[in-house]
Amino acid sequence: MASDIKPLTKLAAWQALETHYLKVRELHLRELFAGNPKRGEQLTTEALGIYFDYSKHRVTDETITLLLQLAEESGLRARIESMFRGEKINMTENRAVLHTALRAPKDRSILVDGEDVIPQIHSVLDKMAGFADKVRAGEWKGHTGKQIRNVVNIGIGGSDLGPVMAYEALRHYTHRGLTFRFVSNIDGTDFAEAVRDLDAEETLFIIASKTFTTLETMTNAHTARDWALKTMSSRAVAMHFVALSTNAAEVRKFGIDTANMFGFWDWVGGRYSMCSAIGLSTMIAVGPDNFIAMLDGFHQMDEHFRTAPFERNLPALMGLLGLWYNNFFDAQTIAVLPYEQYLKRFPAYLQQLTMESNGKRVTMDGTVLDYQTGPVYWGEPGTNGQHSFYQLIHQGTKLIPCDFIAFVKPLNPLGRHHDLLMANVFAQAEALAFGKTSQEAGAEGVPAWLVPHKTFEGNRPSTTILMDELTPAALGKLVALYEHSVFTQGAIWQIDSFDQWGVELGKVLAGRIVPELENKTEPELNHDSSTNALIRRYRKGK
Ligand code: G6Q
Repeated sequence: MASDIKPLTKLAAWQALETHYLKVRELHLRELFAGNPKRGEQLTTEALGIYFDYSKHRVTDETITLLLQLAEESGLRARIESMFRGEKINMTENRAVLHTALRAPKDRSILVDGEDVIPQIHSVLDKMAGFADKVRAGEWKGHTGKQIRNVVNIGIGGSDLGPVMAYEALRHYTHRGLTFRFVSNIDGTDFAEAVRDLDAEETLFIIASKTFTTLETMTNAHTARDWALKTMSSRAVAMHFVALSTNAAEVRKFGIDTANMFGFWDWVGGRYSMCSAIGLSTMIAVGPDNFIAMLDGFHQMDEHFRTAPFERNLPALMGLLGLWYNNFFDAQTIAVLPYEQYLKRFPAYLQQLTMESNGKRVTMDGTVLDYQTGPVYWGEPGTNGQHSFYQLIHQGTKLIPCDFIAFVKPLNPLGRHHDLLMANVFAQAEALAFGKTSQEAGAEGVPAWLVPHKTFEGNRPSTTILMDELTPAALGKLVALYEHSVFTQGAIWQIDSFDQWGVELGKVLAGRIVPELENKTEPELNHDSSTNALIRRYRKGK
């Protein structure tokens, strides 16, 4: 971070927001809408085909002015430039953060350590396209000459969540003659169920791992090789395994020819890697043209984030609104509610993007924070959520801002389905905002004793993100919208949104216990008494 920026809570805009909050916290959306009949049109903005309605937020014009001022005083603009220029803003890992370069056009030039990375990016994209076309056309044959019909992506975290989310999101555009599976968990069930109905001779494994050392992925990759070689000779590895990685030495060690490796770079963070070679399964599924269209969608949002004034900048506004509830209303979570079945894995994808990025407790310079950072993201596609957890959002004691995501045109028009779906999303946002007063409930003839139960306080804020149709480009725009809103918040919170030491810890923790579970002789256990007892019980029972 720029060291000339004051601590966040000392910024004038932050302090003004603290005072302002005390003034507006009781304001009800009912009053705000009644006070300005045009609010529903004025507090909206539109860019790149995304209609962004933030009128149902507990904000006044002054709130927005102060939030925008906070963005300016935090040095957000300079920090955005630092990211796009390839400066090493991932401070704790001393790395550039250049997922935006992955979707930059060929004629750009972006330097990392003096070297232009754009030609390398496009050379990998071209190699991916050549490979994807062959698999899609049935020209990439297995070891026994059979056509590849199944693609199994083995990866975890950033090497799984992006690919599986994008596959589901773009399923409408996928090659229906190919079967796609995604294996991530070290739980053997994940692999066993993924391959149980597959013919090894028709199956291609994509081993997706930036480091090529991750325990789960390497264990699953070895299991996949054993499974494939049960029916084929070891020479089959060449036709049935490809690697997506930055680590050529480990790829070679595993036995995959580096000709079948698709590379990327240390300046691509795992959770920001779906536009890199990690997207190979997506490209095979939807074809190179659709993949490139998706990248273009990402790029359009990148340009918008970089150039649009903050008051019309969708990721900046989204980040600031999230921060308003997180830091001033003390809201702990945000619900992401896509009214689009194809986005069913989008909340899970966002959980990693947002929580791994902004789940931090110290500033860049190591100072323990005295304010909240990343909220918990969660969600389910509408309307399913309405029949379960929405109750708590409507009438519980917690304030949960919601992101509603919907599309005007359905990809599968079926009778009245889409009108009914859209009626639900609009109705939910309306009901959350305005609720139902006890007078209204009483006027409906509700008996007095039941009125408190049938009263809805309202004033539950939400954003509605309305797009035309879920195309590959639309998906790119949507994902980049969230990426940059996470960036906006991380920059203001003065944290490193691009490291993940908590994840690294997880990668080593189990190492000590593994031999204690596997050793034939009773191990001497030196953990706490609970862990010791659990290990003993497991050893006895296994
Ligand atoms: C992402 C994280 C993490 C990572 C996985 C897989 O930002 O770093 O989720 O993607 O741990 O790592 P590999 O790709 O190295 O196997």
